[in-house]
Amino acid sequence: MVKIAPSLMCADALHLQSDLEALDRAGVDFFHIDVMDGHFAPNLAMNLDTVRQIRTVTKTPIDVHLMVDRPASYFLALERLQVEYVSFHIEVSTQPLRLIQDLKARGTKVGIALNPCTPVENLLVVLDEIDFVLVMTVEPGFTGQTFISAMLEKISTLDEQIKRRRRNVAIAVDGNISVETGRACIMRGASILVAGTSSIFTGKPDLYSACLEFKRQICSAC
Ligand code: S6P
Ligand code: MG
Repeated sequence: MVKIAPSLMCADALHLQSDLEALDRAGVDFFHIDVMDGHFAPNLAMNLDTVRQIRTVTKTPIDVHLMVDRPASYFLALERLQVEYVSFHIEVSTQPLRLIQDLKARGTKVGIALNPCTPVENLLVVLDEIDFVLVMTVEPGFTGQTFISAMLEKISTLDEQIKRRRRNVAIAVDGNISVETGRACIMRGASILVAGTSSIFTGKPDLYSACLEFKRQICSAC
């Protein structure tokens, strides 16, 4: 079953609570929250204080995507916030196994994120240790970018490697995921779609209906 994770960076910051309520009513699977440091990715998105506030108004699991140079410095705060899923980028870590163990010990499901130009081979050593891989289908930092179609082959390669190992590692995709690109990713093995401005946050007021319609169109292809 494909899971939908709305990227809250794309929500209406002035009406975040009503967006969260609409998404909860539509039955989304996780909230994807982008945390950036302005170095690893040339932008700032949401922060841990916002995560704390979001926690108070929803029970939907939270998935924090750390686009930062020093992910480990966030782990204690994420543990205290009881964030269910955390991903960090393989590009910033010379000792990813240590970081994975650290997160697991804090009771978190662990994902490794891959930039578009980072080959799948770079994470094969840790594949047996993680819960999901977050394949960036755009460069990190901004909403509204164009899907990098070479990522489809990357998803297939990753799927093959996961199946070869008989592991239960989910493939999430993040960046310009529309009905069309989302279906293409699912066909190659993705099972978690990060939904942003290309699917549900389209600027129309009825976020609830947009989300239901996206789910309907995606599920009719699964
Ligand atoms: C990008 C970030 C993403 C975006 C999402 C936007 O650095 O990691 O989670 O928020 O991809 O979606 P869209 O449809 O505007 O590309
Ligand atoms: Mg993201």
